[in-house]
Amino acid sequence: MKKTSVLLTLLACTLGTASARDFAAIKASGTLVVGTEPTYAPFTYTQGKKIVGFEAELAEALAKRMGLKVEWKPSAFDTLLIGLNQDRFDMVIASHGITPERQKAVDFARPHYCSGGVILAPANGPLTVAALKGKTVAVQLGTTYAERAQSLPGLGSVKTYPNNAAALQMLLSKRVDAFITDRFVAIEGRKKFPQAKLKLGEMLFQEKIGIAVKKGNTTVTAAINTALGKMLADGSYKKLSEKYFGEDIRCK
Ligand code: LYS
Repeated sequence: MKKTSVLLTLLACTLGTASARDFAAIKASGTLVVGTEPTYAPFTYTQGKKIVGFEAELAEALAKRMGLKVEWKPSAFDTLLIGLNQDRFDMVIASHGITPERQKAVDFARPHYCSGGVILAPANGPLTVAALKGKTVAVQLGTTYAERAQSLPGLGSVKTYPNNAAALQMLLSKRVDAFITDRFVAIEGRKKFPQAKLKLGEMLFQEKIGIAVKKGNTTVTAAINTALGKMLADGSYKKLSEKYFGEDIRCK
């Protein structure tokens, strides 16, 4: 059994040991407690003390439609779903791919964007799976990219870093040959460090990204889905997406 599978099975086993706040309890408090990992530009990152980015603004807009204020709780990515099941958050928005494995441990709202894992490397570096043979690849711990990289045949080694910024830094300092990450995160990294002459290579897989809620906390998932449905329909999602990406990144 893979490490992530063991972890998620453990998570699934601890379900139901405490009760999460349902939507009525959240409403009564006026505050939606949201877990995220704010080192993931352009989705969630910090500007001074403020958490900003596409998902940060989306969460705040969703909360507003529910008549709530967001209380952010930043945490390491690999602790977020565990924290959710320990009732540390009402929801988690951190670009989680909706995978069957994660669905055993948590519930997901309808997807709020679609993207995928891509190879990011210097222009003269390994930009295809074939070219990755024998090479060193950076990934972020606990991500779908880490899982995919570990399953690619013939890689020299897969180096795991606690967050995206650290993994990108390893690519910039040439301690790794390539970095597997989200397509939009790769585009952002390429723009931010033009001197590194990075290029996006082969897309390895596509994924639907969703907000996670504690398993069985159906009133919260329903409230998120209603608010998100409104934003998708009334143009506000499109406007926010275009602000960050110049395009509408909803799942089509
Ligand atoms: N989409 C990837 C995953 O589901 C990355 C998540 C965000 C990492 N900061 O694992």
